[in-house]
Amino acid sequence: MADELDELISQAIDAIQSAPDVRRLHDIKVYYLGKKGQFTLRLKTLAKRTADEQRVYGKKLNAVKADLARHIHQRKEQLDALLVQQRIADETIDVTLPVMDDPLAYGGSHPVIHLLGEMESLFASIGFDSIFSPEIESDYYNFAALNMPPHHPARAMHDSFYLDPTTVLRTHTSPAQVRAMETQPLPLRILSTGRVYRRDSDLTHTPMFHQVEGLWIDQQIAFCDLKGLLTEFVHILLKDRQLKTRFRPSYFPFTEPSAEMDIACPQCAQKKCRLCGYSGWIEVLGCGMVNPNVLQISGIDSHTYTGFAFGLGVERLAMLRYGVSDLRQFFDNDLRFLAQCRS
Ligand code: 2NM
Repeated sequence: MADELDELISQAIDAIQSAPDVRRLHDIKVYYLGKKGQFTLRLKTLAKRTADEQRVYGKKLNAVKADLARHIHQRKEQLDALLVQQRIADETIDVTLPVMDDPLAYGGSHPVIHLLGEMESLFASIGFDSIFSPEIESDYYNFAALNMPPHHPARAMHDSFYLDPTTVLRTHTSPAQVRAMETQPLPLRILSTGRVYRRDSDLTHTPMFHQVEGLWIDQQIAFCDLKGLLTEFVHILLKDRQLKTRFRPSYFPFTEPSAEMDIACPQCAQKKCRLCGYSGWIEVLGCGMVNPNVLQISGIDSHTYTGFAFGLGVERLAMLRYGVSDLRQFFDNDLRFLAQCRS
C-alpha cells in the first residue's frame, strides 16, 4: 500500500514537472486530484480500512494532495513565464532586415497628388512659381476680387459652402493668385494648386476636388501665348505630341475672352464614343485673357499689362492620364487602385 502510493506520488510529480503546456497540466491535475482522480479515489476507499490505517493514510493522502497542488501551481507559473519569453522571442523585430518586396508595403503619393506634382514640375521648368493660400477664404478673395459681383450664381448658398455670410470654403484656387497680384512684383508667372470645394455630388462631381490654376502677367502677353503654352502642356502631360486640340469660346467672369480647351478623344480617336459624349472631343481646361477689371481690382495697370490664366480639375485630368472611368475610385482609397499609378 505504501509502496504503491509512493510510486503514484513520484509518477504524478514527474508528470507535473514534464507537462509541456498549461492544457496538459490541467489534464494531469484532473487525473490525480479531480473528483474521480487517483488520490481522491484512494481517500474515498479509506473507509474500508482499519482506524489506524485511516489515520496514517488519510493524513498522508491529504498531505500529498496539498503537495501536488503546490507542484502544479509552480509548474503553471513556470509555463506562464515560458510563454511570455517565447512571445517576446517570437515578436522581436529585426529592424535591419530589408523591407519585404511588396508594393503595397510602401507608402506612395495618391495618383491625383502625383499628377499635381508633375504639373508643378512642368510649369516650374517654364518659370512658374507654385503658390498656396488658405482653403477658408473671405468672399472678397474668392468672389469680389475675381469680378464676381454679389448677384453671381456661384455665390449662391446652394453652390458654395459658407461658414458664415462672408466666409466660404474656396471654390477655386484663384484667391491665391489675387493675393499674388496684390503683393508680388510684375511680371508674374504663378501656379496655384490645392483643394477646392463646391456643393456638387454625383457620378462626375465630388464636393472636394483638386485644382491647378496658372497665371502669366506681363507686357504684351497675348492669346497666342496661351494657346502655345497650353497645347504644349497637354502634349507633355498626356504623353502624346500629336494630340489634337481645339479652343472653344466660353465665359468666365475673370477672363475676357474666355475659352475651353478640348482634346481629341483618346478613347475613340474621334470616332465618337460614350466617353466623349459622341462628340469626338473632351474638355480638359478653362482659360482666357485675364479680365482687365480683375487686374485693376488688384492694383495692376491694365493698360500696360495683360495676362492669361487657366484652370483645370486634377481628378478629371488624372482620369484621362490613367484611364480611370469612375471618379469615385479616387476617393475609395482601395490600395489595389492606389498602387497602380506610380508613373
Ligand atoms: C479658370 C479659367 C479661366 C483663372 C483666372 C485667374 C485670375 F486669378 F488670374 F483671375 N486665375 N485663374 C481662370 C481663368 C481659371 O478655371 C477654369
